[in-house]
Amino acid sequence: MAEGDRVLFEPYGNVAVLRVRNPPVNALSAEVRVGLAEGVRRAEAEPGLRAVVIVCDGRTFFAGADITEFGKPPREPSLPVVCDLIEKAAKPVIAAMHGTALGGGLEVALACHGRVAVPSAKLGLPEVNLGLLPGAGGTQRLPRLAGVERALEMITSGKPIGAREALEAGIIDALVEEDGLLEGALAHARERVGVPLRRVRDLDDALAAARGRPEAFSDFRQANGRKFRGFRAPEACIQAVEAAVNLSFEEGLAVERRLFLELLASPESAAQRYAFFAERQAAKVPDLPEDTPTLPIERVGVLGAGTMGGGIAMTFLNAGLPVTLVETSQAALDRGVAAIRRNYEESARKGRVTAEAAEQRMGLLAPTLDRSALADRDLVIEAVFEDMAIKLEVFAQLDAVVKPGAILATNTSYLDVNAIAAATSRPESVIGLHFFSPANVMRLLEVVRGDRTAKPVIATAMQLAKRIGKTAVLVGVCHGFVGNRMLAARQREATQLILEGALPWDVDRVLYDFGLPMGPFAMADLAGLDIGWSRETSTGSTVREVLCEMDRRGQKTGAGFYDYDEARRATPSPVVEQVILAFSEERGFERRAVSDHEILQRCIHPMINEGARILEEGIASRASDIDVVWINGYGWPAYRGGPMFYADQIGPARVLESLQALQAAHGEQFKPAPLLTRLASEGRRFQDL
Ligand code: 3H9
Repeated sequence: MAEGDRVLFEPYGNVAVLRVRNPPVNALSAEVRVGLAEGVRRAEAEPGLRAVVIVCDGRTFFAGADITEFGKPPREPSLPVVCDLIEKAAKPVIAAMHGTALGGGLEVALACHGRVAVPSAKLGLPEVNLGLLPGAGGTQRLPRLAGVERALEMITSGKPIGAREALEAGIIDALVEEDGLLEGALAHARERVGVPLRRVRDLDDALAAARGRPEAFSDFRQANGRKFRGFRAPEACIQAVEAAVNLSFEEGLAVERRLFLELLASPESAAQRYAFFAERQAAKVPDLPEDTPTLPIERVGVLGAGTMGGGIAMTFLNAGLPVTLVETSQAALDRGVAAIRRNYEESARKGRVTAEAAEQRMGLLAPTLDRSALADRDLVIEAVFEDMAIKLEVFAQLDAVVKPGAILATNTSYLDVNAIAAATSRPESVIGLHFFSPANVMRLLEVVRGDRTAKPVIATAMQLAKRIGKTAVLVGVCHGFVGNRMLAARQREATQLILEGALPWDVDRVLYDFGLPMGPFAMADLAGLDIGWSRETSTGSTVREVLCEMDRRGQKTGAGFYDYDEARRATPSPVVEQVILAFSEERGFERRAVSDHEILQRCIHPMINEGARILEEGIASRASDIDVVWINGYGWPAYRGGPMFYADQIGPARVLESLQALQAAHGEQFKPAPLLTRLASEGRRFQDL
């Protein structure tokens, strides 16, 4: 497509239609901005034309500024300039929205004199997710239209709202027929001809109301402190909206611009923009051609109605897929179904789904004790106890029952998918689908490819992930795959550190301050210290075992590494401290002061090292895939871009140095991976691989 073709100029009677064609998402690239500016100027100049409509071809209205342009030399005209030109035009300009009008896209619409949308359209300012703020007037215009509260909510959460809600909030002027967007917009434009132009910059009612409530901003900061922790952009978003309230429109725009440029240059935004592309990259599998056929998945079976099985079932029910849920005992089945029902009732109570939708989802669930009910399923996922012997038996049975060609998936988090596949007569149909707990909430799905898994089966799993709202990363077979294997490296060091001199709360605090949702010991307490532990076989050979023997089995027993009150608030336990001191002494450790710096290095650098090995072995295809796993499955802070991105930020050479020092002091577990050594010597980064 020639550059000039990005924006077509089409007169419809006395209305100029600017039709944008910049697939896939009509990002506002330089060519589009030029086309818009020229189109508006031309419409202004032609006397027969009385109004302008901006509409986009393809699946969506502008999905925002072109993110790939960030960090490159700026090209004129900038988006704020285009928005200014539109708003100052003497003829009415109407935005006609469908799909997702996001970021700079919505900002263009806010600069227009009228806005219409089809009911299915979604509108939002997601810049905050990229570590940015709306930089083309969004922070100044949205509060003028929709009020400060809503603007703060939309801008700092980045969550889009539906067109109906946007209409109620005053963000758009009218809804138009789903298949009559252009006609509706033309009619709206013609109504505006000869009527004084409504420029959002001139509105002041909502701002005047906010001037009477200056505490609204501090309240908002306080209410969201935890959510915004560590991120730079939300505070800048709030300051920009504050400027809208307290300054003139032009002064407010200047504040917005300054803050936008500061954020654009920040390491947080660099990391979050990297994460955005990393996630999209993960969906592309190097050796899987785009035309790989996929299998139709319409009916799903889940074996095991425990926490994992129930969560997995809900994930599919939420996507409208019928699920047959199989258990071995009526009691377990009843418990599982009741838990799913409770979960939906809770969601309905909180207004996350309508009661009707919740009922509909329950209606798609078929609980049964009869495994033969799985015979006609297109996909069966096993979520039974994590024990190889049991898995092998289950897969042999599934192989006998489920129709040929159906996909048989295991939700194992550690075990050898090849061995599981070998228990069937169709290893090509066997794959790992490692969901994270709670499966209906966590976005990550590790798709584990066995040696013999067929390509259409892999392609189907990757496509299905998107359909059920998961972020999939394809990984190979090894103990713990990508996420848990790296977690084990961290866990090993955390356990060691408390023997050498740190206490659990020291380690947890350092990792929490780094940006993780919680440290390893708080996490262990949450999950239960007794996973895989039994009193009969316990030998008291780890602190964890000792705590279990004392019936300190985590939050559920009110005590684990921490003591818990009725509200499950944690406090460091003096008892545990004594246990650790005694344990250390018994093992011959001379306890010493361990610095926060050491804790961080010892927990994070071995993870990076393990990540490098994972890459060497081809278990993950790219460093960014590893980062997607950590951000979406383990709460790694997006503003640090994932462990491998973090390694690139500090530099592979420095990570190598620290591992070598740790190796000299503590042993071979810190031996640097050859890949890391190579990158360091070549002055390259994981991203360059
Ligand atoms: C902004 O607007 C700043 C302004 O306030 C101020 C400026 C001064 N740019 O996600 P998909 C690519 S910041 C460039 O798989 P979906 C994407 O990489 C922006 N490329 O599709 C992918 O490429 P590929 C604020 C973009 O249907 C392809 O399009 N806006 C952009 O699942 C398909 O994407 C946002 O943050 C972009 N803006 O979801 C919205 N967006 O095929 C970001 C997408 O090569 N975008 N691409 O991998 C989205 O949220 C989703 O893409 C969207 C579609 C919901 C639109």
